[in-house]
Amino acid sequence: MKRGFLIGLFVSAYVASVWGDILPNDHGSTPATATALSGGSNNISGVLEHDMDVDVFSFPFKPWTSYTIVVDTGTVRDVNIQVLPPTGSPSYGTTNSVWAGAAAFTNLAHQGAQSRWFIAVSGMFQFTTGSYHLAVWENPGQDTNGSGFPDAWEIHYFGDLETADPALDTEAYWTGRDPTADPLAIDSMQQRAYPTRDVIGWSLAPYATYDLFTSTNLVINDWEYVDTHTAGDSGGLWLWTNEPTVGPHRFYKIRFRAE
Ligand SMILES: [Ca+2]
Ligand SMILES: [Ca+2]
Ligand SMILES: [Ca+2]
Repeated sequence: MKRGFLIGLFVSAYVASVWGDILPNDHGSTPATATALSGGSNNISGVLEHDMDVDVFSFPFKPWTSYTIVVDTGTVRDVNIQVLPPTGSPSYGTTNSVWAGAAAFTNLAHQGAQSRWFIAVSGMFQFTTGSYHLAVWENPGQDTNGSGFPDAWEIHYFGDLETADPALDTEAYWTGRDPTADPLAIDSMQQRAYPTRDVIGWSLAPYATYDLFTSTNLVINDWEYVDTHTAGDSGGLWLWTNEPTVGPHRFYKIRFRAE
């Protein structure tokens, strides 16, 4: 009895080490460690490892452009996809039909700013393991006038396909803003008394990421990076508070970050 028990222990240890060797974590399991996909369409393979592995990918999501996201099963039978915006919610999820062998897929578009989104691939159960294939297909919006803007974007903001001008409106398109009314700018600035506080306000575009910079003297100092803010799905006015240690006069600028 004792001998059989010992052999059983050795077998368990051996199986555990084999799992570790043949199934490393091939794609990071969190947005911070995501495998970054390039723009356009991508095809990539992965493996769901033992014990609730999640594989996270990121991709650049153009405004007014739809993406088809498909996870096809290789040796894994059941998969779950969650598509996550840069910050906050909502997320969009879908699963394949367990045991039916069908692919899991979803189709998404958004009307915010150019941004990097995340795709999380996971199994349905703790024992779900095996290979899968992820495809991200970019489906550019219809552009019948060759303006470089999806026609739907032009109709939404201008009501026609003649007015949008690539020389003037490209920035609005990428930054998720209304090209007729709403350039990116600092809309309000207040200085509050001791403790010294500067409150800077601007309107956010959904999913946009902004870098904040400050300077005490534009002639002598260069711009100093302060912070980054990423908008959720609703945009709106953002008030950002800085408590500078050096003052009293201070300049600020914000910059949209293309992801
Ligand atoms: Ca993983
Ligand atoms: Ca994996
Ligand atoms: Ca067009």
